[in-house]
Amino acid sequence: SEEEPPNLVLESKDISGVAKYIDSEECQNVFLMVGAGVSTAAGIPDFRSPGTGSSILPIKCEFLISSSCAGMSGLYANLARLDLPYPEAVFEIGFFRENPRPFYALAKELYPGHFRPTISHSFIKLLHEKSLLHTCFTQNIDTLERRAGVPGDKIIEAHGSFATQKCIDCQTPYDGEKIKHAVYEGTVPKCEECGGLVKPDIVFFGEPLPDSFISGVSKLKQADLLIIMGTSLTVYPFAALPRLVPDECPRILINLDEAGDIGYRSNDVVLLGPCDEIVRKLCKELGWEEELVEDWEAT
Ligand code: CNA
Repeated sequence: SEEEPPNLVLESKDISGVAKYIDSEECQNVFLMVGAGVSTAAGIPDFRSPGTGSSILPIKCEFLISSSCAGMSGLYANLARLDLPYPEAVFEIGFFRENPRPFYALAKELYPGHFRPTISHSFIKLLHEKSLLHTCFTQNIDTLERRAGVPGDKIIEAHGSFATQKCIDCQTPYDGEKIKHAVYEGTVPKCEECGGLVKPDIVFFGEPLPDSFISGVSKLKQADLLIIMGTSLTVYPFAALPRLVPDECPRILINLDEAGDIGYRSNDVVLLGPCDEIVRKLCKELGWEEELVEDWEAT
């Protein structure tokens, strides 16, 4: 046939082939795309709820009231007391304006500091140490990438995070220590300029994604490698990112389940299983395992 043969970049479509490619001259700009699955081993359940995957909502609230997520009973206990008209209301800006208390009760449970990064987060930090990490796109709001030591300028928090906060009326930024104090005290922080409500910069239902996401997207055409970890690739526009890397750029999916269209391009590799285990094996192939574990133990 007249068809061009596929441009095969990887020696083999397995962990060893991926490791060899990472170790090669060709691989300079590594992009990561991560989701809730990289944090489940830290004790934060993923928020997946079947049938609602097509929205751009950062958080599916069903998880909050499901009894299947052990280990976060405080969260459920608190939510039961919140007196919400419906669970999603806790992440709706209109409801928040009327009654910010339920959100702050929840924030107290979810607030960073309660959880420790996973091996997969430390892997991202290690890629940075090896000068390979270009950008890590995350859907998570737990800031565990930062906690693992990945510099802020290499992370794009597509659904925002608890890392910064501002007034919902005049947009004045609010002090990080002060909000932490308010959250722990169980009070609702108010803007020092106008008295408006302060909200962490996590994307609520119907809110647009941050500017950093929009500007970061165009950089994907520089990718030599895309590693997708712990995401169902069902939440748009985030889920569209894997299509934006060059055709010949290897796309590696490390996940419990198949996701998106990964596997259809000639240089795609699908590695199914718990991401911490796969990342360890990959680092072993690269001779990085000791550093990985050291980094992780230091978190
Ligand atoms: P998701 O739709 O819940 O999918 C999670 C994916 O991870 C699934 O495909 C799982 O199979 C997979 N997975 C779970 N555990 C592991 C593991 N140990 N190893 C490998 N794979 C695993 O979550 P997404 O992130 O794809 O997108 C949905 C929402 C959920 C995003 O907007 C997130 O903001 C939001 N979320 C964030 C957090 C957090 O900040 N930690 C937690 C839960 C949900």
